[in-house]
Amino acid sequence: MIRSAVTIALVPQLTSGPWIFWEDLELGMKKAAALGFDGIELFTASADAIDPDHLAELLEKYQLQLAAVGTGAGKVLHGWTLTDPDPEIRKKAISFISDMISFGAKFGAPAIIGSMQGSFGLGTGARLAHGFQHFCEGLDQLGEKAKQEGVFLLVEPLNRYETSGFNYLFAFDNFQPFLKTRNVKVLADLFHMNIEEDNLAQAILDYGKYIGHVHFADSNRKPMGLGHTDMKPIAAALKEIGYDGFVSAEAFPIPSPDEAAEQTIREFRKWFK
Ligand SMILES: [Mn+2]
Repeated sequence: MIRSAVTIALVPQLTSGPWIFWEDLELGMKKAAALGFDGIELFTASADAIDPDHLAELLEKYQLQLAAVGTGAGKVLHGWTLTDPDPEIRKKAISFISDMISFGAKFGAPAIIGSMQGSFGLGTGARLAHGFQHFCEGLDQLGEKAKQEGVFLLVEPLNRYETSGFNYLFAFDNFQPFLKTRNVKVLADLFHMNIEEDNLAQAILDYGKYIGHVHFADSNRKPMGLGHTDMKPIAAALKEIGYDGFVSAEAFPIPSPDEAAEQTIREFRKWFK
């Protein structure tokens, strides 16, 4: 069954970004539950930003699942990535994501590697080769860590303006043979895909076996339905591949967080119920 989720951003240093609810964990969860969302996706400053017992109580209270946890704060707040040329920084990136994997795994939720992949395609050929090698090493280590914790690891292709690394679903087909771990799945973010894929629905059909999570946002990263993405063939493709994970609203809180959440759940029901 395809499940709905909505993002909650809890990083005080950030005041804008593609997240629906902000600042207040319980209020966001209360609103998500009232609208009928199945789960929440969290973007926090670190793995210890939320007391796991408190989160467990709130998930129980509001009957919500934890869909996924973002790790991008490692880059945004500290400048750490898995492909930094400096081995000390790579180590910090791995440690940060590793802690986030453990936190999410307490609730059966995977961690997402998006911006923490860095931008390893830039620069000379040697830099690219090293970056790619570091990327694979990081995914191997973290993929196996996630496996020990009983969850999979998500890696997300981002559009060309956010990384020169992993940009398309099909690229995973190319680099997966270089990975030792088989515990990595791909996050299909409809906003990034709208920029990079030739055809969103076809990419989902072709690489559906890798997809473990979906980010639900329109072509302009507003809530679905407020841009020009054609959801009909995309929803049909997700059903055809038997996708049964979360479709999670990682979109701008436009026109307001409450309206963005309402718009999202309306669209979710239109396409997936
Ligand atoms: Mn995303």
